[in-house]
Amino acid sequence: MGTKHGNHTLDQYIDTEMKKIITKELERQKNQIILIASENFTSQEVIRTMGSILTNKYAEGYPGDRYYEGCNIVDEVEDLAIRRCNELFNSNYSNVQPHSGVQANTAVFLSVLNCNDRILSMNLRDGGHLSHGHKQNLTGRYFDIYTYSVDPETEIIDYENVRKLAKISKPKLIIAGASSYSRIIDYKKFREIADEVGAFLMADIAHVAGLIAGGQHPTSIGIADFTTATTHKTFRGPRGGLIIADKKYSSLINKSVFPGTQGGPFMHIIAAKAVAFKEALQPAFKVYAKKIVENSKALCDCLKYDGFRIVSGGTDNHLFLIDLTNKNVTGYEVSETLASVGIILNKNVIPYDNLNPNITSGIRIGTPAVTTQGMGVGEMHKIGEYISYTIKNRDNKAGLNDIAQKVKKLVNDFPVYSNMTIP
Ligand code: DSN
Repeated sequence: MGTKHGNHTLDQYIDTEMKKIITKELERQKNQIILIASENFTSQEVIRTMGSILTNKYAEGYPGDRYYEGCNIVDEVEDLAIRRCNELFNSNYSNVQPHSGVQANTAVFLSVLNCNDRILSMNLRDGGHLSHGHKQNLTGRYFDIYTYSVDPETEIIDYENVRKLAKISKPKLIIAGASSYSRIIDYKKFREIADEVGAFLMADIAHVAGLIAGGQHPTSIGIADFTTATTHKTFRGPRGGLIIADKKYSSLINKSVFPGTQGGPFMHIIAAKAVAFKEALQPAFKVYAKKIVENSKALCDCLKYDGFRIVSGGTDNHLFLIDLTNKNVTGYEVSETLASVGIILNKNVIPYDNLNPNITSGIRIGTPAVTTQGMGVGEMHKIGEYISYTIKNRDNKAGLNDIAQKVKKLVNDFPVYSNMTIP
């Protein structure tokens, strides 16, 4: 590196317009409290690898069986990524080519489903994901979707109800996985249900992949037929996806990823995934995963103590949802106000929400990014105070200015990318 094309500092960045934009975004990331449950700060090693010359290589196919010449070195990259992925998740087959979690899901659907086959998945409103059956998503358009909800009282998955729905709907595929569910998902119970009705089971661990790798959430590997994940949320790697299954499904899944749903794999991203797998194999990653959950519980308890209603009463993982209904304010208004003081999170529908996804009755709060910054329980208490004050005093301009100063001071005490002008 250090050549004209290999330099990674903004000082040598030639496109001044883009340099300006990236610099602004870097400053934003450094100066705001990021509580979006699906975001994180990936390592500089991962960022450097993503920015490497591996992006230049086309490599349709798989190691040792490519459609282009000159792939012998990128074969090493993919082999290394697969080996590390299998070591980390204790699996005997993985496909590291999916460009995203949705692409990983789509490849699994193509592997085992035909048009109009039935899927049983979690209702989006209760924590499920768009790619599990939303009517405008490919899944909702090409498959027959049945959904399960959380229990209206406990707001936790009611496995007996899932069983009942599975028996009624007889799905070909059951999906266990969520994007806004704060409790442990019991993959073994889902397995039992899938077996009772002869369905395939897919676990979408996009959100909890890092917690599973770090031993903070039960694994789905060896239980679900297919596990799909993203590599950039709690997992803290590059933006991307992967699929893990038993090796008896290897040829089916490989064909469904390429040529089924993707063309050339992104070799620079696969390399960065390999770097992230190595990072996650270090003992420090287990400590990190534990701290994410500790921080999530601490922040959740703090807001609960301050009078906010927490969906399901608490959290077991990296995120939780606040129901704002009794505060007479919407998720839309609260997320905008919090953003104005530098606290970044997202509005989110809550179980049985009457408001639409653009307005919502709730907000979702997650701790992967602030934990990467090195914040701990003490800082969660401060953030809880800032959130609470901001929501309760949203018309008090002077008060909000004061919070904005405190937010800036707190994040500046935990700098990220401190010696980085550009990754
Ligand atoms: N956008 C992701 C999330 O925020 O949960 C899911 O794809």
